[in-house]
Amino acid sequence: MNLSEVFRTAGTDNRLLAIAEKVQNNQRISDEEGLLLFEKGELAFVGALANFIAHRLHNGKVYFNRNFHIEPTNVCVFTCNFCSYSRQYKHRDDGWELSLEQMMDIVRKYDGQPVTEVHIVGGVHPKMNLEFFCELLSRIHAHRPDLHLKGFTAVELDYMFRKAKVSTEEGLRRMQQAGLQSLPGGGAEIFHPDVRNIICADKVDGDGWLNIHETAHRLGMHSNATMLYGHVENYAHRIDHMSRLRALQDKTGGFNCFIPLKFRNQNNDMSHIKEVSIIEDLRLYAISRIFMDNFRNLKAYWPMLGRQTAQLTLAFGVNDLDGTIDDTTKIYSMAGSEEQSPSLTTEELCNLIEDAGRTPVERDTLYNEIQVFANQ
Ligand code: V47
Ligand code: SF4
Repeated sequence: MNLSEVFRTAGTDNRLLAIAEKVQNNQRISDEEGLLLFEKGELAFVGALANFIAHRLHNGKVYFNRNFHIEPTNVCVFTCNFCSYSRQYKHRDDGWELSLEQMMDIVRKYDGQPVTEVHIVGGVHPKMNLEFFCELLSRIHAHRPDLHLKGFTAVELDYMFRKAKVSTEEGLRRMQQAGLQSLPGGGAEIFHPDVRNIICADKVDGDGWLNIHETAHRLGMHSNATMLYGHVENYAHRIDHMSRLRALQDKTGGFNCFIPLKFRNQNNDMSHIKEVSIIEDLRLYAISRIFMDNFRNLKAYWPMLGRQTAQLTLAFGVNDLDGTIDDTTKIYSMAGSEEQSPSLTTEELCNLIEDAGRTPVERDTLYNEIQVFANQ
């Protein structure tokens, strides 16, 4: 009995069976079919398909990296309603603003340790400009040339480049020359203006976000893509978002991975919105895996999801758990995540992956394999 026959005996709708056929034949599903999965796809159905795809692509391997974050500041000129982390400039005494030296102290803490990536992301501070961040990148690169510098969301970059009066291409070139190698996926939220105008009206719009990533890809940089889900968006908004990312990936091939980010509702202006259930989380991961057929890697960011839910996603299409983190990010602990001081040793991450029946593999930022940890 093949997979479709199993679903047929389970009484699955014919249109869903047609999607299962497509998945088995490695064919792309349409926006309408993606929407149907959200509306009608039961967890076990979408999960089985997503798991099948993840095995076909990765043969049971799950990736992680050894990384740490630098969050230069939480002072921000923008007012995203879901953000629990930022402070307005006039209230900057409640927040933090790290100097170049303080950030270099963080980097030096990892001297001699086998970390491969630093992830730099923070609020959009009106006084931390392009020159300041190029200096930071140059200093880190000079101190530790082996470290992959991944940093700055399209939101931070858009503001920095406009303020410096340089084009996106010129700004990215300058940062690349200073040592920047990849962009993280933040700031994407939901591209559709009907949602964006409610949750984050004043920062770069969807076209602007996509344009910055497209330009980075053209300059030879890689980047990630995120989607903030589980607030005021509907299923069609999610499909619109993923469809636009899939189209850009067809064009450039520059995205490393897709990272759905679950909206957490503590300490922000959207706290009245109930968080979605774990069933919705898992369905979302599975449907992303099915829909985003040109993204090899689907990441569950455990500091946001909590390590147990992140572990469960490994049965629903996920093949990457991000990194060791070493308690260097505050974004999610401030938004109510179970992970109040996110840090996992390599051994703990490996155990988590092995307990889910998968093979842990340390990767670098570009998903080159560094070490395969054989199952014990
Ligand atoms: O853009 C902010 C999200 C993002 C909340 O590229 C929230 O490897 C949920 O993008 N509930 C920034 N999410 C972080 C980010 C990221 C994280 C880890 C890895 C990578 C990567 C990128 O955090 C923001 C926004 O979407 N966010 N507040 C909240 N209350
Ligand atoms: Fe600022 Fe980012 Fe928070 Fe928006 S999500 S308010 S851009 S720190």
